[in-house]
Parts: sequence; structure tokens; C-alpha cells
Amino acid sequence: MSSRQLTVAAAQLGPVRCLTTPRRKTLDRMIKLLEEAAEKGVKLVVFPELAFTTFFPGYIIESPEEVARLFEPASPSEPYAIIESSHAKPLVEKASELSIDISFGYGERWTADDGSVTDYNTAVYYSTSEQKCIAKYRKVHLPGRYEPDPRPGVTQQLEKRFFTPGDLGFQAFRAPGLIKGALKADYSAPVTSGQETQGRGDPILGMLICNDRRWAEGWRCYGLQGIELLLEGYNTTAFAPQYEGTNEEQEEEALFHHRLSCQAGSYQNACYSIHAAKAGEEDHGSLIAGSSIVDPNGHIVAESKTKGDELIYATIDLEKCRKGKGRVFAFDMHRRPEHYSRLVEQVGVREPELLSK
Ligand code: CDT
Repeated sequence: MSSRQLTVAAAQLGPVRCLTTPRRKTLDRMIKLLEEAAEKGVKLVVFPELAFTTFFPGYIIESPEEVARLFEPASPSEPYAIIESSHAKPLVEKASELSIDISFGYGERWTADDGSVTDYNTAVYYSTSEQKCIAKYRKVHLPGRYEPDPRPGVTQQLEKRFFTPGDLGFQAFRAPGLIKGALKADYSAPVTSGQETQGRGDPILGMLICNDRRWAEGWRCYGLQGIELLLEGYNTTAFAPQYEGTNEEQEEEALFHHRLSCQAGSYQNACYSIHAAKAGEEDHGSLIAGSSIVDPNGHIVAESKTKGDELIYATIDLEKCRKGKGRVFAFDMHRRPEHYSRLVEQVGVREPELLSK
């Protein structure tokens, strides 16, 4: 193995059928996938968005107590309380025992110092070499609607009701312990140039959650931090009665758009990416599979074959990110930010004036 090779995996979960599915049942499935990963020599496993529960934004839930049960508490004094929660602790302990880093999604109920409470759709990264969480990401792009669709029999997508958009931005981080001989900072030596150290340190990672993968803006924020490996979990509707097309046509199109987003994002930012689905038939609706590992040229190097619990893995070489980062997507040479102000000044579409008759 070259010094920048690493075996990584997506742990696809089949359906977590309903709101009352016991957490321990799902945890045991996740632990089994982790054990399989260890047998394959995997060093990093990505689990889906809202991994421990059914995709609850697909339900209309009136009772605040019932909603509260779906969230994990956190606060400024205990931002990573999730790893001490009985709902996640056995998974984290198993990851530690097997020396595998993990990333997973969950509903986070954040109580600030002033007592205000905010719910986020969150993912964390747990580093086994550090024995702690070293990064948190809160989903920025929340799809769907606040008010339930009143039409009978439709598939609901109520993320705007359940969550507040993330407030942490797209912060890349380095994960220690994954690459032998990674260059470390030497604060006693004078720094010559940032260019000289690029691609030689501990791997640069970032997280997105589901719908975020469709937005080029988040990918590029990570690209500008030199990301080498992007981690993403998702619950994506396969088909819904209110949309046009047969179930098969809708699912095929959903998979196409999923692959298109992941492949384009990886290519345009010259990074690997890992995508982990929760798939199959949950009570609120049907979810696509298509968990994948994508290389920096945009090629899929591993993809799930089922809609159930399935581990997909690949040995990747982070050195391969250098080609795109040094040529077509050498940002320092080719970007023209003086023309990009519209991207941050404008939200919706403003069309050019109509032409006169
Ligand atoms: N969970 C999530 O973000 N799902 C959305 C559904 C949108 S339907 C195209 C997604 O972007 O996959």
C-alpha cells in the first residue's frame, strides 16, 4: 500500500420500519456491519442520515413527547453527548474496540446556555485514535415543507417542520490515525509555503447530509479547504403517489439524480466521497438504495446491490486527488471569484427583464 491508501466503507441500512422499532434492534444491525467492516480491513465507516430511527420527517407527529423521543440531547457543555447515549454508545464502543472511525446521523436537540432549544439534523465523526468525536455537521439544506401536504395518501417530507437549518457551515477537518506517516505541523520550523504541504497531511474530510449533496455550493466550500474525502448519509424517497411516473420510473430517476450529484461533486472538487443510504420500504414511504464510493474522477468504485443492510467498501488512494486539484480544478489558478458575488448575495432566481414587443 502507498502511504496514502485507506480502506473505507458505507454501511447501508435496510428499512427501520416504523416509529416504534426498538433502537437496540437497529443498533445491533449497525454493529454487525461494523464487525463485517473489521474483517475487510476497513478503517472508516459511514452510516446513514438519522441512522438509528425510521425517517421520522415522513410522519405527521402531533405529540411533543413523541417528537422528543426521536432526538438526542446536547448542549455547549456536552456537545457530543450522543456518544454517551444508550442509543449510540454500544456502536461507538464497538468502533473503538475494532479501531474503526465512524460517522453517523441522528436528530440533535440542542439546549443553548440561554435555555433556548433547537432541533437539528446532525452527523458526527468519531475518531478512534482520539477516542472522541472530532467533528459535527448540521444539515444546511432542509427539503420538503413545514405544513403537511393535506392530500390523503401522499408521502410527506416534513424536514422544515422537524429541524432548523444547520448553523455550523461546511467546516473541513483532518482525521488523525488513518494514514501512516502523515505530515504534522512543526511550529518550530519556519513555514515556507502552504503549497508544499498540500496533500501530505492527515486526510481532509467533510460531511454533508442527504439533500446537501444536490447543492454545488456546499461541495465547493469543502473543495476550497482541500477536501479529500466527503462523507454523506441519506434517506431519499424512491417514489411517491403524488409525483408523475410509475414507481419504477420515479425510482430510476431518483437514483440517476443521486448518482449525478455525487459523481459531479467528487469530480468538480477532486475528492473521494462515500454515500450511505437508508433504503427500502419504511412505513411512511419507499427509499432508494445506491450507496456508493466515488473517486476524484467521478467514477463509482463501489455500489450497493440490495435494498437491505449491506456493507460496500473500497481501498482508495488519496494521492489520486492531486491530479484534479493540480490541473482542471487548481482553484488558485483558474477560479474567478470577482464574478461569483451573485452566489452569496442572491437566494432565489431573478430573471433578466422581459424583452419588449
Ligand atoms: N432526506 C432528504 O434530504 N431527502 C431528500 C428528498 C428529496 S426528494 C428528491 C433528498 O434530497 O434526497
